[in-house]
Amino acid sequence: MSDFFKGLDKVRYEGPDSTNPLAFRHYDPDAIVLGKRMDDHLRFAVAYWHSFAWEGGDPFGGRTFERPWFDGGMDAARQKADAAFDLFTLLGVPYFCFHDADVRPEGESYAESTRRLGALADIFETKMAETGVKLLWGTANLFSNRRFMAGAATNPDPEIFAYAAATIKANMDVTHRLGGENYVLWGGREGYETLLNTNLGQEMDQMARMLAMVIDYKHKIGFKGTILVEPKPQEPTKHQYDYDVATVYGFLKKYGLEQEVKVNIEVGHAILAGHTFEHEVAMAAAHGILGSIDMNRNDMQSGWDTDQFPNNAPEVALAYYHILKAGGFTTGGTNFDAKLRRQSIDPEDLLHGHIGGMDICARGLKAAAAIIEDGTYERLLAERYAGWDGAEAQAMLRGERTLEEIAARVEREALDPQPRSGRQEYLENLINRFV
Ligand code: XLS
Ligand code: NI
Ligand code: NI
Repeated sequence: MSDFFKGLDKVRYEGPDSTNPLAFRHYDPDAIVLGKRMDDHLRFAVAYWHSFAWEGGDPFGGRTFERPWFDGGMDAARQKADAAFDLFTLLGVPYFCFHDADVRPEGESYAESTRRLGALADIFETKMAETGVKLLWGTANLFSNRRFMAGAATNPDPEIFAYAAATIKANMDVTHRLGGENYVLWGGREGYETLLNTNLGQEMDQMARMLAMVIDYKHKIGFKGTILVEPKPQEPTKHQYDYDVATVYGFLKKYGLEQEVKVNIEVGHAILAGHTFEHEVAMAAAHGILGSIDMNRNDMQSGWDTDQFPNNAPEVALAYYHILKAGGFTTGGTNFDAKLRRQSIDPEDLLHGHIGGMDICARGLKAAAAIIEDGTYERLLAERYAGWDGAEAQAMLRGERTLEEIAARVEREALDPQPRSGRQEYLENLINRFV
């Protein structure tokens, strides 16, 4: 254990009655839920950036956190890695996620940055072997450096497109080497500030080209993980092309990439897009592109991606319900894309944030499993659509009836179908029994 988390012990499951603030009350990795270990359902990951690179700034003030690795070079990056793996081990999370920029200081050139990333990957490789912690996904930070201010793949300057392509290659190489189970593309600058200086169609073609190259390269190097696009409607750019799951699916369809790419859905991004989280999860499942989730929550009043740790069990329960119904995670998992509030300056606060988040997810998962085991909800939903099992309804659905034929039958049979209650309040009360 490095000095940073000195005096803190491995967090253990103590059950719902525990009053120990540094214990799990719901997350019991060994518990069996619907025939599977709880840790295999949830597949938790810690996000390197929020927990180790973020400094606690806001638009009115800078750094509030004091971390010994801030402002340092490669030695500091190693110290940061020590602390990061200590946190992973203290929490007992199976996975972590990182961007290149979170783990190594940027070099003077692309070559130097890439060398440094490789050096950190060497360190990670050793630590992963020692601790058993695995890489859920890697990704490139194509949004912080000023060179990307007008976009990475969607930049009007082709040399910045090239720089972004090279950066993605370096990150895919490292992700592959570390056995990463996914590779993520979140396009923070892939959008625009004003349409006045933007050729929208051109930019979307560029974005599709980049994605197609990523897919080609994945196959070339034999990377078996999933390529994930992370939708978000805005912030930092005013309008981002990967607005939400439905938009991403339409984009993938247009460019013929829908078999190769899935989505990484984030709670706060769903809210910014005017959706609920479970809407985005269910939409992805319906399109067959549900990949992974970034777990956090938004401040409902702020209209900003506040990346807080989750604390709403019913919201989380409904999301896991749809994940379970879709068959659960395969390569995906639950990544805490969540950061401390800027006054939470102690190392111990990193434990409290994650412990609370993991417990909320565990509660959500257990509630979702209970809904499924009980079966009433699914039966009621199925009943609502049961009419579609009939022969005539099936014929309509399969495209074996034309508008004229249907109109003729409605007239012939003097159809007068009566509306039925949607029973929303009843269903809400039913679900509340489990959450
Ligand atoms: C930002 C995104 C980012 C991605 C990874 O809003 O959530 O953290 O998850 O680049
Ligand atoms: Ni995210
Ligand atoms: Ni986000």
